[in-house]
Amino acid sequence: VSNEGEKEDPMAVESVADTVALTNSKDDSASLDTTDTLAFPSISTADFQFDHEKASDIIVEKVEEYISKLRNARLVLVDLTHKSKILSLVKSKAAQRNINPEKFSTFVGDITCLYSKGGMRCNVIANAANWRLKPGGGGVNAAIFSAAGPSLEVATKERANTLAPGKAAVIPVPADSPLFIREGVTHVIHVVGPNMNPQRPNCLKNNYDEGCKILREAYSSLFEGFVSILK
Ligand code: AR6
Repeated sequence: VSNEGEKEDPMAVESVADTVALTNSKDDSASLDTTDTLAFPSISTADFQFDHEKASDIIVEKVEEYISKLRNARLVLVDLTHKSKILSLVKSKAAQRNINPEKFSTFVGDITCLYSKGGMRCNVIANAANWRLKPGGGGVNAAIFSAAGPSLEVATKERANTLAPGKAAVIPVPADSPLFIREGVTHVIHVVGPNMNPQRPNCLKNNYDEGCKILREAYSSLFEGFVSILK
């Protein structure tokens, strides 16, 4: 039995003034932009304790693989603070690989208020979920379920009861949810990543062969899910 739901979010949200794009500084027209955009957190690298170097390699590899399938759509990796190690690793590795910054960028801010506080429209957001698809547990999962209100849990349970590591579930956000009304988020994609934290279920005990395989699968499932809902 896990103790999800009892744990504090380890990272505090920085002030709104710190919410700025790290890579491509867009002008005000960005907020009017209706380009399909998926904002996603780095799966497994906080509570699930996955190695940041390995995770950043996998993020860049998977972004590169999917970018051509996205047509006009964009991907944005989000984290809460400018001190985020995963954001700086991914940013520099993406630049080394010449990934188009119009298609993929990084952003500092809370994924639950990217439009209202960051001025960035993202119609789809990803969640680093737990296998029971339950609210709470801290991190981005607690933040998304709390910002969305109870209807997201109901909509989630209509589609899936549990999710295995490496898998994703695309959930349309109910029209009464503040995520939809205030932020313009139409879909949440729950993703369960590999877990290296012995205090959490399905711990891989530092088996990074298996862990990297599952993290690759998690990003493939996430990006496939996003591609499946593109207009
Ligand atoms: N906005 C943007 N990024 C965030 C936010 C936020 N509001 N909150 C956290 N992050 P984590 P995991 C970043 O721990 O490692 C939960 O208990 C964070 O800095 O949320 O996959 C679930 O129930 C990090 O970069 O997810 C699962 O049991 C990234 O999001 C477990 O944690 C992922 O951190 C999943 O652990």
